[in-house]
Amino acid sequence: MSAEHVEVSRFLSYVLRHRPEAIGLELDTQGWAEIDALIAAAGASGRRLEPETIRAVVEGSDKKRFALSADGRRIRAVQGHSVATVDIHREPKTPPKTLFHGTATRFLASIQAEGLRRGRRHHVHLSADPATAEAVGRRYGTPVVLVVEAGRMHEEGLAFFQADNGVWLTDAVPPRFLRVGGALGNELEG
Ligand code: HQG
Repeated sequence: MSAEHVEVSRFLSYVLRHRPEAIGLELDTQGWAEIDALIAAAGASGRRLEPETIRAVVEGSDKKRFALSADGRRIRAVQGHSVATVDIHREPKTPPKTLFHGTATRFLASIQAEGLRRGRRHHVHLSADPATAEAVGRRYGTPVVLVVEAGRMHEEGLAFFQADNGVWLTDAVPPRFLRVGGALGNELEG
């Protein structure tokens, strides 16, 4: 993606996940915004957006962060929301035995004490593979990958959901289902 498209992607993440009111935009409960309304609201806030740019960003998004409605007239972020009025309906889904969560080493002590918390977002986000989790963790500092015993959580009745881009979601991960993976894990545990 070009630098301009990365910037538009960040803007879309911001308004479609966190602060639609920052540009006077409304999302429905499933997170959808009319593309025409998005373009108008962005324009009124001094940001010119072309429909083609929006479509190129949706298609070019490395993590498939956004989806268009079947009729192509609406757009939403597929996960990552903090907007209180959005509550995307997803069917619970059986997770793989292990999932992964990437975080930064500076958060480890707190996570080992309290487990994973969703913070402002609607869910804790988990990755299907450790490499993706590591990249997620690197956003905040020296990355560390936590192995999540998703299968055991599920057996104990904790619900999992999967966003349209493959990211796994759950409400919280208590510490007993977590261990530090990889080389750092051996170091800490050994
Ligand atoms: C940490 C990106 C201390 C948690 C990614 C994380 C993802 C705790 C940070 C999506 C904690 C929250 C979400 C506790 C959790 N004590 N720290 N008890 N529990 N944390 O950004 O999972 O590029 O809200 O480890 O790919 O990093 O935006 O969550 O470091 O899918 O599309 O608190 O965002 O996608 O950070 O990332 P975030 P996340 P996009």
